[in-house]
Amino acid sequence: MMKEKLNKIKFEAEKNLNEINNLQELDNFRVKVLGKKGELTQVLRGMGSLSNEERPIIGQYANEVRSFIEDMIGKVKIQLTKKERDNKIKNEKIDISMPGKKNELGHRHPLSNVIKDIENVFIGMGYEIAEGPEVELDYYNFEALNIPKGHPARDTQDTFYINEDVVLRTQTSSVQIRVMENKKPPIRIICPGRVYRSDAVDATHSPIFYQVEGLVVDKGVTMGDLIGTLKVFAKSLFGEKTDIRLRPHHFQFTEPSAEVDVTCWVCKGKGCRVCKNEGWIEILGAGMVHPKVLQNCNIDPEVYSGFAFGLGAERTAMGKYNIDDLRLLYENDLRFIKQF
Ligand code: 2NL
Repeated sequence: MMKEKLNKIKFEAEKNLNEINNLQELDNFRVKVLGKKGELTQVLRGMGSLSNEERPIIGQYANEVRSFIEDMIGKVKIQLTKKERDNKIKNEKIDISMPGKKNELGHRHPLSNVIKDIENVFIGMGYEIAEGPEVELDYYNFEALNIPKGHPARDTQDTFYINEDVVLRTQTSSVQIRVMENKKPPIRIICPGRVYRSDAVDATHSPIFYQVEGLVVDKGVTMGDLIGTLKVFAKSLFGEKTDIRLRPHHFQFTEPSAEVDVTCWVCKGKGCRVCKNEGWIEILGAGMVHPKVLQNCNIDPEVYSGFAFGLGAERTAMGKYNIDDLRLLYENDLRFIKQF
């Protein structure tokens, strides 16, 4: 009886092993046959009921069956291990001759281009870039620039107030005041940056826009220096043939003050739709720094003088690239941005 059971286990094992396909199945099989509760172990448990003569014979035979099955399992394990490794290699193979994924390369935004272009013109003339806070004290945004509280000039720059003393800066002049407070002349700086005004959005207005202001303070700085500087600037940005023209104006922080036009980049001065037949396009405000502003920064206006100017980066970009709606600069529509 016992021997028959062992033979059956051996026979079944041989048959089943042929059908095993992977290492997990093989291990399950090993446990099922040779494990603590396995078929062979169960048979050996029944050895107690055998006679003293039979026990060693059956015992030895059971050990032979166990060895036989263990050997078989060992051989199948080697085969399956090799098979699984071959499969893995086959499945993970990559075709190195396939075309690669394209890394799309972007480029600077047209507005950033214009700001960088302007910065570079002035860096070439020895200016430094200065930056400052966008959330600014009323003092630096208005007061120090000779625009006291209650002055009508404040109305022209509709302001976002954080509280009575703190505003979102409406111009980057505030940065220039901070530099003048902290540094002795000579000062030559360019202040690009984001500014805020409470304006409704339309084709030419946005409550958030970019300004570039410039400031020079030294002994003996004159209006001639301002004009010469802006000429170099206009030619660099809009082409050698570009000229500038100053029209008298009023700013609280400069005296005298001027609005500055450049030769129309479309008609080169002949007159066209873009310049409304003027031949000129206004792009800058400028002037000699008001003595009171210098005084506010502890710079003696009897010893030093300076000029300053400011321009809107969006307006300049719109001119340079012939863009007719400011909103296009903010919508991040790739069909638009890819054109520059
Ligand atoms: C514009 C053009 C301008 C300035 C900005 C300035 C800065 C200091 C002192 C004096 Cl610290 N002036 N900046 C001067 C003239 C024009 O910007 O259209 N602004 C409303």
